[in-house]
Amino acid sequence: MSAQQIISVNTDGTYRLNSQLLQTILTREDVKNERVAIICAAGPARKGKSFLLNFFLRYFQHKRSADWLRVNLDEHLDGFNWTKGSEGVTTGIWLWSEPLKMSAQDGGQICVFLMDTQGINGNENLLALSTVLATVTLYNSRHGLKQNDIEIFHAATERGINAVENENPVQKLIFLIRDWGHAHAHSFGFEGGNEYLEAVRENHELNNTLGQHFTQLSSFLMPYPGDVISEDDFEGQVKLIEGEFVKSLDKLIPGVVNEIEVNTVLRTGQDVYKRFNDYFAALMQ
Ligand SMILES: Nc1nc2c(ncn2[C@@H]2O[C@H](COP(=O)(O)OP(=O)(O)OP(=O)(O)O)[C@@H](O)[C@H]2O)c(=O)[nH]1
Ligand SMILES: [Mg+2]
Repeated sequence: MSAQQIISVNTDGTYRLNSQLLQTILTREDVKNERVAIICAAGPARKGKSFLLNFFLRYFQHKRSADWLRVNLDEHLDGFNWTKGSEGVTTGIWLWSEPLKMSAQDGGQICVFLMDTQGINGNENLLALSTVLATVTLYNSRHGLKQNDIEIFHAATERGINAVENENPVQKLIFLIRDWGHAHAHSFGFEGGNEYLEAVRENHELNNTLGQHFTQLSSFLMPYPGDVISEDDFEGQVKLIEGEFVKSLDKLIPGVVNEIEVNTVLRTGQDVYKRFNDYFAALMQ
């Protein structure tokens, strides 16, 4: 079980799809005919995307139990590669190699896959690709929604939508605002986030168009995790993170996972594998 690089960057800056590896992950016996949901972290570089995905992993590793953040408080946060400092870490697109299994409402099974992406800085095609493939895109930005972020994301979404004809492939979008500093105006969580989103949408035309593309658009406001994140010996231990941030994780992550069937279309592993190849060919070649 590990994070696997599905799309890597060649020395000349072009992208390569590791189709065989993807096939191994998505068409293995217990996945190929099951419904697959992809939870994707996207957005600008160095915003804690990989760090956050590792908490999704932790949630499943603790079998989605209610005390998943109240036990093993010293445990290091592992999974997708995340680091301190200003150098970008994640390149291309990575998938967690194992399906994270959960029951569907009809009693069947859903295989959840976590998808980590390179910080978008100037990389619209990669963002477009992850957005069209994801069941839920968690678009990370810090402090608030910036016009520039929305414009880049909007352009990428349209590119993705137009890549393959006769289909609007995008599904759910959550604007995940990290280090939200105005909890007095809009409280942490989905409720405050959606109020904030409404306020932003009132004076932002692009944002409204985005809302028409996605099957569900929401926002979640997260607090700052605390100064510990820049300390040398911080390895993601829950006991060192600010309580308010931990509380937010406990709302966000079960919230996203438990609603994975709401406003989404879940395709089989086999179908997702084919779509990955088709969209890669349309967008990246
Ligand atoms: N300010 C702040 N820092 C965070 C947050 N979450 C994680 N970090 C820190 O951000 C740094 C980068 O974390 P990563 O998960 O590697 O960030 P990333 O977005 O995946 O970075 P790239 O892959 O390089 O784009 C680490 O030092 C984390 O501890 C957050 O909510 N706020
Ligand atoms: Mg990363």
